[in-house]
Amino acid sequence: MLSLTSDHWNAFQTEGWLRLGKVLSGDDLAALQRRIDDIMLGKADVDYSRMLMQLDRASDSSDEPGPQTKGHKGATLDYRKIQDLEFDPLFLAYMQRPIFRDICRRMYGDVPIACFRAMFMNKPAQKGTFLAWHQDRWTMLDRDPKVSIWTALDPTTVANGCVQIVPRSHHTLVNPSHDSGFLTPEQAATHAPEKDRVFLELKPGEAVLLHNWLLHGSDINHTNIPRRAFSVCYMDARTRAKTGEKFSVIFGDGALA
Ligand SMILES: O=C(O)CCC(=O)C(=O)O
Repeated sequence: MLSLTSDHWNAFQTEGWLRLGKVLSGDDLAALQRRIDDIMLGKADVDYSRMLMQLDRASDSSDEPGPQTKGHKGATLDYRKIQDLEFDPLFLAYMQRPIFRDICRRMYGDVPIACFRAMFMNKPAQKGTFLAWHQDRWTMLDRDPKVSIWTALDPTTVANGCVQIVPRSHHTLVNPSHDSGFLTPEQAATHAPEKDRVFLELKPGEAVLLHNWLLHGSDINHTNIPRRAFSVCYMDARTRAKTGEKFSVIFGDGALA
């Protein structure tokens, strides 16, 4: 899909999610796949001191992911999360595509747009971590971001830990007091029962538009292929952290180039 119609937008507003179809084609997809592997392997010409990088496991003997701190943690493809990818020119160029500008304009109006996070989320082959049911909502911000674009860089399947969602769940905030939108197990049982879950199986290069309040989570990877993905949360650039921190502008005055 290259642009949205008003029918698409209405469906998104009702359901809280929308398949955007294949947005990355052969060469562009291959370039981003290569780029993220190079970043993990320490071979990319990027400022690693600006990038949050989290290993899938804190150590060989640990079942827990590593700390979420800035800087490279060793040449391995076993990273769980990498943020601050707006500072990489290839990822930035993808984030600045016109279709995403159009989505932001529909959601926020004609104002500058920043990203709360431009994030690689990975489930390495036969690894990965369970991500509990949550809504993307952070009490550290002075207003709530409303949209994310989640792009598959590998095939995503039930077996390799694709994202699961509960359609229409974005109309209500389930656990407003949690600082990053996570549900208690009891809330998950009530609000994300198995019968209501949809598994977002995607081909590489396909993307989905997600309302930030849409309930979602994901499982570990039981297959021999990784589940690499790129998730960008777009918000009004006037959004501030309660500490006063500003965020990278992606569209409009002051945008990264
Ligand atoms: O990639 C995943 O499994 C989920 C990522 C997520 O929670 C997000 O992009 O908001």
